[in-house]
Amino acid sequence: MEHTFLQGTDFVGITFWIVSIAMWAATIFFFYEGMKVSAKWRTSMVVAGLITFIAAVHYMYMRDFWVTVGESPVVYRYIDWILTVPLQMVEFYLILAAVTVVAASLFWKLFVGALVMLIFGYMGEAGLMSSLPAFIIGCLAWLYMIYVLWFGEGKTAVNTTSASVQTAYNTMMWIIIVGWAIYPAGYVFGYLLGTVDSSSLNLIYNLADFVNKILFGVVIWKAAIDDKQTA
Ligand SMILES: *C/C=C(C)/C=C/C=C(C)/C=C/C1=C(C)CCCC1(C)C
Repeated sequence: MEHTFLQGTDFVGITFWIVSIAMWAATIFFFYEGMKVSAKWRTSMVVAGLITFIAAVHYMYMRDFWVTVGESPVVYRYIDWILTVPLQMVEFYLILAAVTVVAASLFWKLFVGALVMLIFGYMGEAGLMSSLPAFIIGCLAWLYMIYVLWFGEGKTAVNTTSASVQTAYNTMMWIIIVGWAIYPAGYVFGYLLGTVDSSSLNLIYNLADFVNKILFGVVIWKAAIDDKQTA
């Protein structure tokens, strides 16, 4: 049975709806607040708003696809991620570059790590490759990114900055470790437990996007506000 409108019993569809509206609201908030923070933080706030904006547009399509077709909107999700995940890597670079000297190689390492993670994730989900090896390669790329953030040029740079930047960097790093772990968990429930379960997959991915896009921006906003007060 196909539907055009959201059904009251479609709980995954309801989460698609909530997250899509939350992404729009967060976008307006980040753009508006970005005009109030000190100049060096403005680009970071704009990028935080772009991340939720790109997600908001894709969530409109994803929720409609889910409600009418009842299947995972894999291609829309990955188009969203291939744009928003590299932008999050840009954020790490920007919050550091705003206040200290940081090697551009930090950005490129994170960028390549993100591409490998997402390309293999997509191949596994779209059935272009078997799901387990795609998952393992994706996880290795994710671990590589954590390694770079924890021990690489970012950590060296952040040690020379103010307390608010250090807090922002560390919180963002924890988001990449703990918040991002929700995605491979979704993949495990969706693909690696014998059957393909698109309901748990999308429920978990929707929750993860809420945390990792909106909370991520809030962390940057908080750092910008705190930095202004101490400056
Ligand atoms: C806004 C979207 C974000 C932050 C998306 C993040 C996606 C991931 C961290 C995906 C990770 C995956 C693995 C670590 C293994 C392979 C499967 C993936 C792509 C779900």
